[in-house]
Amino acid sequence: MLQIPKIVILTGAGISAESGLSTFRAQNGLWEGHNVDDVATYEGYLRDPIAVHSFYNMLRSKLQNPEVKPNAAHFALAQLEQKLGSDNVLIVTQNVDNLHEKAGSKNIIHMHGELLKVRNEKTGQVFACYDDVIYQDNHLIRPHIVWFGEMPLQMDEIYDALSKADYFISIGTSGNVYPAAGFVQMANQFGVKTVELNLEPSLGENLFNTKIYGPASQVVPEYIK
Ligand code: BJW
Repeated sequence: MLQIPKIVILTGAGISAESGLSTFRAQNGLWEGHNVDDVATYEGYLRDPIAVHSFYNMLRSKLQNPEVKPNAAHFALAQLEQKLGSDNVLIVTQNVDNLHEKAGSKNIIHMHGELLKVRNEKTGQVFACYDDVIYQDNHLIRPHIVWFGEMPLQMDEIYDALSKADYFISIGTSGNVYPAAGFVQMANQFGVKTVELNLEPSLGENLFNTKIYGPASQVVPEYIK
């Protein structure tokens, strides 16, 4: 009997670019006009929680614009999971959007958090949030986003899946941010076949066995069909 391959797929901002969401490090990127230390660190949040909430309120509202929809790459990954089964396909996304869910993927880890959730800082309890957060003094609600210097989520599950995978496919991520940027090296150490699908080579391009460059909406469906 043929063995079904186990596949771990890392996605980054590039997979959602054609859905109308800005990437981080491009010209006119999400952070243009924003100081990263101000909006993407806990220290920045402590300095000016109102400004940080208003930044994420803006992103949350953009994400819920009806024109922001999954594209062919998100749908192709959802179909792959349907075909091979959820036990065999894990999406580890750095994205805080919900486009994988909207496309129908089920087995997803949001390692950098989720825009449509907030968290009680004291209890760690996570809540769905679709509206603007209005900050008041003694407010314990923060965005459910992993900022620089914070531990990404579900790391043990990710390492475990990588150690058991047959393929590691990285899609639309620049390879600037760790620990995600280190997954390809880890996969190579485990003997996993590594594939990069991206618009342009990432910082880790030399570490991948196979590389295909082009827009995600084209290269992803073509590669996994
Ligand atoms: C397309 C496309 C199309 C475009 N089709 N493709 C020195 C060495 C090593 C590590 C560190 C270091 N100094 C500090 C660190 C740690 C730090 C880090 O990595 N810093 C680097 C900047 C150096 N990391 C952390 O702090 C992390 N935590 C941590 O390390 O904890 C300790 C730990 C240790 C060991 C194990 C485990 C943990 C936390 C990182 C949190 C990142 N959070 C953010 C969100 C910020 C909030 C927000 O504003 O929303 O997550 S940062 C931001 O970058 C966001 C993204 O998920 C992440 C990655 O970006 P991504 O997705 O790669 O986007 P871009 O814009 O960079 O690239 C887009 C790509 O798309 C490009 O390649 C294009 O080609 C492509 N593309 N159009 C296909 N149509």
